Amino acid sequence: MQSDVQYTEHETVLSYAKEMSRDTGASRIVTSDTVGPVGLICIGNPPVNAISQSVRQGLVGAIAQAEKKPRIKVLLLMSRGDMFSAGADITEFDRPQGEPSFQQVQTRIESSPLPVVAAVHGLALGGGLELAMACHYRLAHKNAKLGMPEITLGIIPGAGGTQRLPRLIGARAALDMILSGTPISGLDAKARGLVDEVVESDLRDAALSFCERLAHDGTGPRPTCNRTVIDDLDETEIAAALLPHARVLKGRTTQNLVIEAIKAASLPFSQGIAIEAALAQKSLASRESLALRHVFFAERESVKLAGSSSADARQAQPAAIRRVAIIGAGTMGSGIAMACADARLEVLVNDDDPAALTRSRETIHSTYASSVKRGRITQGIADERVQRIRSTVALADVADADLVIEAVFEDMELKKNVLSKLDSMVPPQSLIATNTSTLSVTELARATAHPERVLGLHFFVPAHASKLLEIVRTGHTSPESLSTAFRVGKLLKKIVVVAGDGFGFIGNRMMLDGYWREAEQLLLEGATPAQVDTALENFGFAMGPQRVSDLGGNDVGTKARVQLFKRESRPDPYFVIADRLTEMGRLGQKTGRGFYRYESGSREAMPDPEVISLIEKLASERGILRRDIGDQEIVERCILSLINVGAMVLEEGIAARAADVDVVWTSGYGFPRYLGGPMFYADTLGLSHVLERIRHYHETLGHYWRPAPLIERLAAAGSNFGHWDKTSASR
Ligand code: T1G
Repeated sequence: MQSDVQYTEHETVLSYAKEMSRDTGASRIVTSDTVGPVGLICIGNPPVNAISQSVRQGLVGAIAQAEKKPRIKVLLLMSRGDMFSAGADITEFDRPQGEPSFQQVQTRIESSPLPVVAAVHGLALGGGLELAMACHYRLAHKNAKLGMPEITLGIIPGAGGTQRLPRLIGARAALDMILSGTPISGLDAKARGLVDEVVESDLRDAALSFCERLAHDGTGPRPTCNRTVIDDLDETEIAAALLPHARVLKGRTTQNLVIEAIKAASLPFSQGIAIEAALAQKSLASRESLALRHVFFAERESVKLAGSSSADARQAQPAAIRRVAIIGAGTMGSGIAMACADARLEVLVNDDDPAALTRSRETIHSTYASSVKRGRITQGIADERVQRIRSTVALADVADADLVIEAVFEDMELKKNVLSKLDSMVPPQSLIATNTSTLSVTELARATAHPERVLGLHFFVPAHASKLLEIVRTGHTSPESLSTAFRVGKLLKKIVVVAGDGFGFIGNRMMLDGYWREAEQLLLEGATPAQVDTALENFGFAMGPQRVSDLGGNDVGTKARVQLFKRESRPDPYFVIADRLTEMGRLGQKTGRGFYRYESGSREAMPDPEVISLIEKLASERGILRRDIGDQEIVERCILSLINVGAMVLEEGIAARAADVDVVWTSGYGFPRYLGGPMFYADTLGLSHVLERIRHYHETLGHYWRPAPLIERLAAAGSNFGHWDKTSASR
């Protein structure tokens, strides 16, 4: 086989892809070669081969060039780098789609006189898969993943996906795939008829052979748009398709547009595609989509150490992490051990109590066993992970760890003692982290001779499964330590946000001083736990505050506040109800009584008149007049107080960017992603309105509603948090 250009080595392709900067011009982003009768067109737009305007221009140009060469009988479309394509370039969404549009490119492909073959490796998502579907034939590597994740961004597939996917795999299957947003494997794609062949060996070789066969047999184009959809969607099927996604799609609207578009696939293609285009525009302009795209980018920005004071950390070299030691074999210690083992790190758990180590091992075994049972991992993987976790009663055994995470009881003296011992034990380049959620990391760091290598790694429960990790830095933390902590977060596949060392860091501060405090205040003023929870769940929270408190244990909150109050206290009636429930042994689900009562073995929260009487008593002792409170007031007060405290957290430098606050709340505290997080949501409400309502509550409810000066300043300037973030570099 003759090739104009030789580049078969995977490494060569990868390094070539890395060399190229993004969007350096259509000609380099899309390259053409001739291999025998095959015109090979390659997309190379690092890092994810997004189909930007330049890529589209390049494709159209390359197709036209190839068609002019009499020797070329078949066109083969592939990509360089790790994946076929992650889809449309999301950074171009806020401006009009430049020419050629997706549709123009696809029409150009479909109407080519030559058969066009797509060979897919890695990911083929959204517009990437839509491009492949517009080709006449498709091959996929067996490890490829093909999907339509648009719904996670609040948009519908807008490059023919809602029209071509049903034509290839049926309307019902297409609806399932688009609603779930989850990619399917190459093998699955073959089984469903989305691809013609699955390749287990070298994709390029196999694809060239496939193309040569087409050329040899004189097989012509096979436009997807000429097919008809084999099944109709009826309302029962639509309801059945929506059911598994009910929780994720609660409060959302994109799914309705998806359904409308897929129904239109039974019309002639030209009509269906026009309907899809109109619906796609509508979805793109929706608030839901703006919010979801904001969170998408916010999550990727937060790992870049945003904020001017992190500039040094961005440049600092992170230390290599292989061995992790965890001190304390309680719930947190065991969860962190699993998170590290999942990331293929060597883990040593230390506890001076052998019984605690035994319990921890049992917890680890049973957690992995349940993951195996649920089909999440194989027994082999579970065994491997368990083997990666060793345990010891001797603290001295941790001496060769690259990272030590202290997860002993929340007690300042105990933790100081552990940290100072660790400091004299582990090599100078090792990172020392504390998992405290309440204590001053600065004070803990000062217990060591090297406070620059100490920081907080605030994991959430359950540590191995929760997405969020707050990295708490102190005034002493070195850029290298921060950079290493980021590497740890990335290894553990967490969404990381840097927090300053203040009361409750970012998330708990806003929860306690803002959202939950207001929920309790509303109870004292006359709302019931069920009313508050339901109103906030209807707003979009996964679970209302009282139900969450009962789930985690009211005693957990009370203990945390006792520790936090050693930092800074808060005046009565701050969490007086939750603390009184703890005193009464009403700890929540685990004792069958809390803010609600629970039948034995049931998680259903049932209203309890005893709790209402308790709240009435606590209110009357404080002279609080009780009244009927509407759901709208509940939501407004809880959310505005969250926003107000969020603004204080920003101004105090506890969070560097409003987008970081949004990431914390959407990934760690159940704030609805489709509203973009509290600060983005405040911007959509308009800060003048936000300020006006906060002032109103300040007048009626008192000092703790004092408006955050940052909101006052931004509102006065007609600005917002989004703009504040953009100007952060100059602050
Ligand atoms: N457009 C532009 N940039 C993108 C991008 C995209 N589609 N996807 C990723 N990036 C950037 C990302 O911001 C980051 O940039 C870098 O690539 C690496 O990403 C018409 C409407 C592919 C699974 O929803 O799910 O097609 O921060 O850190 O963990 O119907 O990125 O380095 O500057 O996430 O390895 C549909 C979104 C689009 C896929 C890789 N596609 N991307 O994950 O790396 S809508 C998606 C992802 C569409 C058509 C429509 C993930 C990934 P920077 P990363 P990763």
